Amino acid sequence: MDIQTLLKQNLGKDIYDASDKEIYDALLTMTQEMAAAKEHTSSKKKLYYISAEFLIGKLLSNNLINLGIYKEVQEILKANGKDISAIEEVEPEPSLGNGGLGRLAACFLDSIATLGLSGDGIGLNYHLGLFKQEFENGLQKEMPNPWIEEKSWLIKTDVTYPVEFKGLRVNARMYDIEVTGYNNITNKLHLFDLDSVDETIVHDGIDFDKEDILKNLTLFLYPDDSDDQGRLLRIYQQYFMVSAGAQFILDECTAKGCNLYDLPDYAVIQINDTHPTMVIPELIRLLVQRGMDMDDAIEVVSKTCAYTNHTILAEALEKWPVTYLKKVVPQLMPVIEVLDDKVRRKFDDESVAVIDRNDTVHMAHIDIHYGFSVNGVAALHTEILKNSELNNFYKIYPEKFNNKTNGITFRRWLLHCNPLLADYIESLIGEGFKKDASELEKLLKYKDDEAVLNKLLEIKHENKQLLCDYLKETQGIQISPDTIFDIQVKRLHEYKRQQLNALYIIDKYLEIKAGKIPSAPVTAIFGAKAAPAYVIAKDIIHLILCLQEIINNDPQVNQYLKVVMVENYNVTKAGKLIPACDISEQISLASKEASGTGNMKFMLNGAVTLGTEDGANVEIHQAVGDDNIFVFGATSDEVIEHYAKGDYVAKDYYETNPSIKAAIDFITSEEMLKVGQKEHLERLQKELIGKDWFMTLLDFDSYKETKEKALKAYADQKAWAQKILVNIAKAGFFSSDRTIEEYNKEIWHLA
Ligand code: F58
Repeated sequence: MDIQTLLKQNLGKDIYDASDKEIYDALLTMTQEMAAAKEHTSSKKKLYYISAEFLIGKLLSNNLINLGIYKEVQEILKANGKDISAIEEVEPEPSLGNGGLGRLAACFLDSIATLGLSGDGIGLNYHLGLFKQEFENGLQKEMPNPWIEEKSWLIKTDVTYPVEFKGLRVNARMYDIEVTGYNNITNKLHLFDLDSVDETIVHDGIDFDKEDILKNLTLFLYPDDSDDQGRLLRIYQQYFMVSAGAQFILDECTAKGCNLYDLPDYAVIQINDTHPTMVIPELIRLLVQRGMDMDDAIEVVSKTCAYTNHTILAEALEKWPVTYLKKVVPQLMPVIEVLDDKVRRKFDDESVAVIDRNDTVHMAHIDIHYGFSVNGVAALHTEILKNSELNNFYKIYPEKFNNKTNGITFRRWLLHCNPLLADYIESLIGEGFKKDASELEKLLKYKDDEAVLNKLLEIKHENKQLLCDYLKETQGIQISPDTIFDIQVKRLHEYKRQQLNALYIIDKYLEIKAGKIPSAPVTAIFGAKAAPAYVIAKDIIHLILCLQEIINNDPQVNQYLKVVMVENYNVTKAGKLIPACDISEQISLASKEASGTGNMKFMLNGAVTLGTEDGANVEIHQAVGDDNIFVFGATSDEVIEHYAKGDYVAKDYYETNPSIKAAIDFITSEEMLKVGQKEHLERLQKELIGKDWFMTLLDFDSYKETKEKALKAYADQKAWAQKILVNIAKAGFFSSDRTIEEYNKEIWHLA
């Protein structure tokens, strides 16, 4: 049946007469049916990608693209007086992730299905997501983010598994979301949930009774863990996910003929950061329960599980006190004790223990000892893991360590979010790049073609205009596409150094006030959520919102500089911001950003990176060469040395560098206190002078100088267009299709 007839059949009326919501619902059903028809009849071995987050974003358009019917649907709708982008607006964005780690999981699922590999996701169905960010009096306020509607992508199944907590037995129900690849098979994302969860217990923002597990278990991703109840709830969530997931995996494998001893021939489990680590002891426990010897079970599981590390920040490497685990999942402790005992017998090294002397369980240590692969997510990150952070483990298991530089799916991050550019690229080099991203290099032959360069500038300008319209409509903010769009969007964290960007903006503001007119007008755009309990991160948001207020309302300044903080930054907004960017801010303290994936999205959409030699920026630099990126700041070796010696003193920079002093003093100036709140601004100022753990001030001069260079370079529009072209052409390596091919070849070995 043709699409038009199918759609009409689903609608039960003429497209012309239907509302956007009715059309959305009909397209959803139609898409689900088409995707289901491509479901994979399971091959023998299957990947299970287990993750606390899957930041999948809106699904309708991406599914239409992957099914190869997006343009056709768009035309049909247009012929009936409907606009596909208005239909897209109707869809709520699933709020199942926080940042890069969760978005990576979503890109990976897309690539796995696109490559025709058998691989499913396993996670949790959070009813209210991470949280929705609202700005009130210049501060972040967290609100619930309900996204599940009566009709949604979630397919309720009859599959349930019992999950046992201390004194409480619950039933995990499985919901499925179809993941259809580009012109290829459909896999599934399995999200577990509890029927008794009750959203009405949430009040005053995102507060709720943290002890009412039956009602709160899958309400929020990363519930506030600043108290014991919050931390215990996280253990409840993690165990619920892995126990249901492990039972599901064992069921699927046994149904295919697995005798459990040959589990590694049927399943490979990729553990995304440490949140799902308990899957290791849980699988061992279940295998023993099914009659296997403990030693055999440990061996089988160790050959089945692989671990991905996404951070070197010590505070992000999870550790759980034994007392907590005993309170929630006492049945796991005997297994974890055996795992610890085996390690202690083999290695006389406290630093690699599973349970340390303070009776704390190190989740990453379980993964490394009892998984067969440990990977970092960019070349530099993996080297740092091997040579410093996890060096003691690397010395024991050099063969387990490997690098898988992250990637992004070009279906969402080019074809969908930037159709103007995607169509133009296709007109130049054909559509091969959609399946084989390395074909983008064919663009290089146009490097001196004026018409092509002009067209790239024109497309960028159009995308900037679209963003202006969007921000005007959604946030009432007026900006001009004829300014340089300098964008930093990512989780808010001190190591990512949004505060460095903010200090630069203050410096610029003070210069303009003093009569120094900038070479080109700039619009500095931010988007970031701060973890609810991360006080300084929230203070940085306050600082940026205050700057937005002061600068945008100052007629002497706002013709040269504007500041925009986008509210509730999410995947949908990323899709609008990234194609409009001129300068991509990737300014983390070298060594701290494991990879970054935003950096790749911006590059692919023709933005030029202003960045440190950190994470995947290093590989972007290598790909585009010195002329097509602006690199600044201390190197990771230098930073690591500063930490080792403890010789970085922020106050010295504050006292000896007049620009730094003026910018930091401004934070609590009279002007700022008029629009901002003293407590927040003073705390942040004190932090920057007295601590500055992520060495903002160390790189201030170098950042300022390099940013000025970038802004000047923009004036030569032809040379800038060449930078755009080279960035796009060299982005092919950062396709998640390449990343997944590497995972499969070197870790998963799926057919
Ligand atoms: C991110 N981690 C890394 N963690 O920061 C980024 O460099 C990398 O590109 C990305 O993973 C994918 O590999 C990340 O997003 C989290 O969001 C944690 C969730 C749990 C609390 C601590 C942060």
